[in-house]
Formats: sequence, structure tokens, C-alpha cells
Amino acid sequence: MRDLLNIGIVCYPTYGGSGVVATELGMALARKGHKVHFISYRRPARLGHFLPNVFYHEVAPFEYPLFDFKPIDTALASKIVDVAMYENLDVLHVHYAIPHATIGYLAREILRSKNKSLPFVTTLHGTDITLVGADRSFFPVVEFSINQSNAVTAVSQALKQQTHDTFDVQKEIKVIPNFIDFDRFTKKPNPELRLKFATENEKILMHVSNFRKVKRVEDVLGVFKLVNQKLPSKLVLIGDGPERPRMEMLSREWGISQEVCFLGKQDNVEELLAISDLFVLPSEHESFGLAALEAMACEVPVIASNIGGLTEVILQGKTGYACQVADINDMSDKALYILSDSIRHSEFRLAAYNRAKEFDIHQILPMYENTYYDCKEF
Ligand code: GMT
Repeated sequence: MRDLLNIGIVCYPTYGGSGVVATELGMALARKGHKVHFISYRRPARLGHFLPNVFYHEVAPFEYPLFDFKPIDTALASKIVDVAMYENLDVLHVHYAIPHATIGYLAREILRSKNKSLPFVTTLHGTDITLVGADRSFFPVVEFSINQSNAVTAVSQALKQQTHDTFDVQKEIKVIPNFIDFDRFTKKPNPELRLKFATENEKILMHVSNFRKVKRVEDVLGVFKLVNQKLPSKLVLIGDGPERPRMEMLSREWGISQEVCFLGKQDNVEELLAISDLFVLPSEHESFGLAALEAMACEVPVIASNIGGLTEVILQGKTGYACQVADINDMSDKALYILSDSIRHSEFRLAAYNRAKEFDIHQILPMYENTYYDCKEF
């Protein structure tokens, strides 16, 4: 058996796929006996309670009147150096390249000057490459930091390709897909909860996101409006973000507000997914689409756009449909096709679950562990 590791994990603590992946990964590593040190400016959303082998180190921004923008990145690098020295970290895993890969590089070089080795693994999640990283204001720093990483992983083949198309990356990019912890995502029928949202003869469509433009929540409303004209149904929207006020206004203007429920941020997303009949994710970019996979793990078929990693998750015509971005007519036709026949709906549900099983955390975890061991020996 190989040594158990001391692993530092840096991620965004907000409600977002990269933070969820980092947190679920860290918790699973800790269950296997590794010591996991989360380093962030706030406790990550899914790290709710005490767990053996899990430690949390908070980065406090330094207040000073000179700073319009607090230098949190400097504080994060200092905290990593501190934790690495005193907890004897073997490896650092940073999620989302901006600025974490750069901070990983800085921390590694500071530690090198103190004769301490701290290799770092960078996991690319999507917009750190597609939307934000490619912006000229970040480009040279992101490209440099990716190339400086001891190992680089991407959450889908599509993201790996986009990274090569965008940056001159000499490092090998390993594809390690996102995963599901089936101890958490197990569909538990909850008719009482379901009845809070819909009557027995109504279908529940669901969407989970951070309500940014890239998620095209307007299309979720558009698809629902068309479905609702033909099938008794309700729409449940989970999450919050800049687009939410406009979406609330649109649902009133389109006369569907009585059928649409905005729940805001929720911690128990798996309980809510388990009462839904169809998940809708019509994003413009989606390097993986973890929200779709989580829905599938709860036996919920998915209607999504045919971009990025979504086509690597959804099996067309079996677990749902990946349609052209913005084609709400096609999306609603496909939604009605799935929902209007109960036998067909059950087949889609089962296929979605079986597909999600292929992304079981127990199969994905060793890929990350091997990456850490390879770095350590580097
Ligand atoms: O959406 C983002 O801006 C970043 C990130 C996040 O923190 O939510 O999402 C990305 O990472 C997820 C986890 O790997 C993927 O499932 C999402 O597809 C990806 N988002 C985009 O590509 C838009």
C-alpha cells in the first residue's frame, strides 16, 4: 500500500461546480485516510460539518485604507506556505486556474527557497479557460501558470481540446471527469416534499445554476413555457446570481410566474433533484455540466445544449437530449417526448442513473491519487 498523503486543496468556496468537485474530492480522500487541508477565504459550501482527516484553514484578507482591492491572493499564497511548512503537505491541488494556479506556482517557489518541495496539480474547470482565462487581461499569466503546474487535469475531453486551442500548453493535460458520490446522491422518494411543489398529475422540471448569462436561464423559462402549454407542469429553479431578478421579471411578463418557483441557494440539492422529472441545462458553455450529472444520479433525464462536456455526459436519446444552443423549440419537443409517456420516461430515468454510475467517485478517485503520487515522485 502506498503512503497516505497530506494534501492541500485550494478552491472557490462559493456555490459552483469547481468548489463542489474540490470539496467532494477532498472529503472522499479523507475517508480513505489521507489528511486533507482546505485553504480558502470561506468554508466551502458542501463542507458542512466536522469530518475526521479534514482541516480547514481560512485566509483572512488584510484591511488597510490604501487598498481599494484587498490583496487576498498574497494572503492565500502566504497561508499555503504556512500550512505546507507546519502540516508538512505533500502536494497541493488547486481548482480553477485563475488565480489559483498562479498562487500555487508562487507558493511552490517560496517553499523551494526554504528547501521544502510542494508540487501542485491544477484542475481546469471551464470558464478559467473559455470565458475568463482567454481574456487578454489574464491570458499570459494563465498560460504561464498552467505550464508551470506539476500536473494539469481537465474535467472533460472538450475542455482539454479548448485549452490546447486557446493556449500554448506544453504540459500533458490529463482528462479526469467529474464524479458522483452515491452515498449522497441516492434517490429517496419523498412524496410529501413533491406535493409542496406540484400536484400528482403535474410534472416537475428543474434547473440548478449560479444564474449567470452563460447558463441561459431565459431558455429554461422558454422551454418550460412551451412544455407547460401542453402538459400540466411546474418549474423549480435552484440557485442565485446576477440573472435572477430579470428571470423573475420575465416569468411574470410571460404569465408563468404561478407555475415557477425560485428557491435560491440550497444545500440539499440532492433531495430536491430526487423529486424532479426532468432537468434543463441549456448553457452556452459547459465544460462538463456537473449539475446535469447530479440530476442523472437522481434518475432524472436531462435536456441540455450540445456543447462542451455535456455531450460526453448525456447519451443522446437514452438519458436525455443535447440540442442546439438556444433552440427552445427542439428542447421543449424533446422534453414533451420524454415526459408524455410514462414507460418511456421510466426508461430514460433508468438509463440516466446507469450512465451516472459510470462516474462513480470510487472509479474517479484513484485517477487523482495517481496524479498526486506521480507529482510527489517528480
Ligand atoms: O462556471 C464557472 O464559471 C466555473 C465552474 C464553477 O465553479 O461552477 O464551472 C465549471 O466547472 C464545473 C465543475 O467542473 C463544470 O461542471 C461546469 O461545466 C463548468 N462551467 C462552465 O464551463 C460554464
